[in-house]
Amino acid sequence: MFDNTLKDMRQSIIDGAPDTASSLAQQALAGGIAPIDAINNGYVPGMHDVGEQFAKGQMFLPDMMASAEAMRAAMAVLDPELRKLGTERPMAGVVVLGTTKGDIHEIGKILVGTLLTAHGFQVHDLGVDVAGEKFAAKAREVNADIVGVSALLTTTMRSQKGVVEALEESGLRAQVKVMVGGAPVTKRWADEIGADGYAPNAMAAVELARQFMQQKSQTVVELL
Ligand code: B1M
Repeated sequence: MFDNTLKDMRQSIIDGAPDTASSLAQQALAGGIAPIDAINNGYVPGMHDVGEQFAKGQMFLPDMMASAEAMRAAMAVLDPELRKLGTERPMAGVVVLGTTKGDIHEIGKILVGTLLTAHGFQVHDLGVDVAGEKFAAKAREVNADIVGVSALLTTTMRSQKGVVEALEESGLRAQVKVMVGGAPVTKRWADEIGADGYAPNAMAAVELARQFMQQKSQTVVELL
């Protein structure tokens, strides 16, 4: 029964059907499927299929937009459930998050923000198409521990470097860890642009953020 529901979730994304995606998410919660399983094993595979079909010219931009709408409808149901977990934990760290300049892909970034929140991080999501200076200004305003930059296009991943540079220019680089991610991003790219780390998915982003916080507290202990 779980397998069928996951298959239907995947299909609802391929079909670009927000109502179906939303009611399947409600059914999943009622039936005891963990929200993160529904996302990772139901909806996200649907998004991958859509991406592949788009790349092959079998789907077009309006189809991809409809699929994104369906994904958002499912997330609107699942997101509050995931977030609830975070309110029961001590604050783990402050994160400024956004999708880089020129890029409007937001679903993966929202997922990263939701899981960070669910694991006790305070997340300030700047949205999409965010310039490096804006990341730096927000990091200063909220005294961020981590800046997280998402990019989904090979063209816009270059702007992730601009975020590292903006933090350097504003004198914040030493106190802020930079995490990068998104489909075309790799560890090698992260090293090349001087980021502190790369996470391939939302759960790995939580693990990396935790490692950053451990490193930061060790540095404080060493300084004392
Ligand atoms: Co676009 N798009 N898109 N798109 N889109 C891709 C990325 C593409 C790979 C499709 C393809 O050709 N196969 C391709 C990029 C090719 C490339 O650069 N190599 C592409 C293109 C070409 C475009 C346009 C240029 C199309 C056009 O206009 N001709 C255009 C660009 C617009 C712009 O940004 N300026 C465009 C537009 C769009 C829509 C608006 C229609 C829509 C986005 C809607 C929205 O987000 N509100 C869209 C979509 C939906 C996709 C695909 C199909 C799905 C993306 C997605 O949501 N995935 C995508 C194909 C694909 O990726 N397979 C595609 C699900 C999400 C959960 O995964 O985002 O990878 P993802 O996030 C993961 C990890 O990457 C990681 O964790 C997440 C969860 O596990 N992660 C991080 C992400 N950010 C992280 C940050 C971190 C750590 C981990 O730390 C900070």
